[in-house]
Amino acid sequence: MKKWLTLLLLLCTICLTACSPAPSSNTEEFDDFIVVGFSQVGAESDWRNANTRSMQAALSEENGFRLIIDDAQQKQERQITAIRNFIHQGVDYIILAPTTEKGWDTVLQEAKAANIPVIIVDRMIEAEDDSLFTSWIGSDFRREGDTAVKWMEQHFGASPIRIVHLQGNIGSSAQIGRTAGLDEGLKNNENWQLVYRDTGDFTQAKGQELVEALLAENVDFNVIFAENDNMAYGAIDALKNAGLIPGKDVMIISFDANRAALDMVLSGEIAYDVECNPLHGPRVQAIIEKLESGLSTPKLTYVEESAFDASILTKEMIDSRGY
Ligand code: GYE
Repeated sequence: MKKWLTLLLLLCTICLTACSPAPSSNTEEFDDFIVVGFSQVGAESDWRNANTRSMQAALSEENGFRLIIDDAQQKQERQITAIRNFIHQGVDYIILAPTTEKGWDTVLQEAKAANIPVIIVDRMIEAEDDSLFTSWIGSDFRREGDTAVKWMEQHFGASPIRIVHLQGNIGSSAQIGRTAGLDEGLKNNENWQLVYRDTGDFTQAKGQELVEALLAENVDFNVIFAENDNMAYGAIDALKNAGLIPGKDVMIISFDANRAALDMVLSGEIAYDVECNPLHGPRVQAIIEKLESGLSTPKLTYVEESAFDASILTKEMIDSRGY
C-alpha cells in the first residue's frame, strides 16, 4: 500500500513539472516585444482620439509590441520630458506626434546618440538635420488648405464674404498649412474679407467661446473657416444658441471629416469638410516591421485624402469610414 502511495506521488511530481511552463524572468518577457514609446500631442479632438486608438490597435501585444503612450496635453515641454523618459527606459523606437514644428533638435539629438530610431507622425518638425528622424508619415496640410479655398472660390464666386477664421494651435503644421491656404485665398479674392482670426487650440470649448464672444459684440460675418471639426462643433453650438442657422446664416468650412462632422455635412450644417486621415497605426507598424527586417523606409509619406460637400456624400460613405 505504502509503495503504491510513493509511486502515485512520484507520478504527480513528474506530471506537474512537465506540464508547467518554463520559468521566465521579466526581462525575457520584455525582450519578446518591440518596445515603442509614443509621445502623443493630447486628447484635444476627435481626430486625436481616433489617432490614439489606431496606434493602440496596431502596436498591440498580439502584434508583438509593447506601447507606452504619453499624453502631453498639448504642451511641448511635456513631450520633451516624455522623450527623455523613453530614452532612459531604453525603448526600441520613439514615435513623436509633435505639437509644434520648432524646438526638437536637442532632444532628438539625444535620441540619436542613444541609437533609438524616431518616427514622426501627423504634424511635421522643422529640424536642422534630417537624420534626427528616420521617417515621417502624415498629411499635406497646405494642400488641405488649398482644397478648402478652391471649393470656396467655386461656391461663393463673386459674392462678398466676411470670414471668421478659427485657427488650430499656433505653430503646428496643421495650423500653418491650413492658414497658408486661406491667406492665399484672401490675397486672390477681393470679395473675401477677414473679419476675425484667433486660435481655438483645436478644441470644441474654445471654438464655442470665440464665436460666442463675436456674436456678443455683434461682429458681422457669414463664413467660418474652422481648422478642425471640434472647433466647428463649438461654433455651431454658439450659432444655434444665438438663434442663427448654420448652413444658411453662416457657412462653415471645416477639416478632419470625422463621422459626426460628415453627418453635419449631410444635414447642411457644415458646408464643406476636408478630410485629414488619423489612422496612422498600421502605417507606423509597417514602418517598424520594415526597419526590424533591416529594410529602409521612405523619409516622407503623405497619406491620400479627400474632401466632402453634400453633393457627393452619402450615408453609406459615412458608415463605411473608420473614424
Ligand atoms: O486636424 C486636429 C487635431 O494635427 C492633423 O490636430 C492634426 C490636427 C487635427 O487636434 O483635429
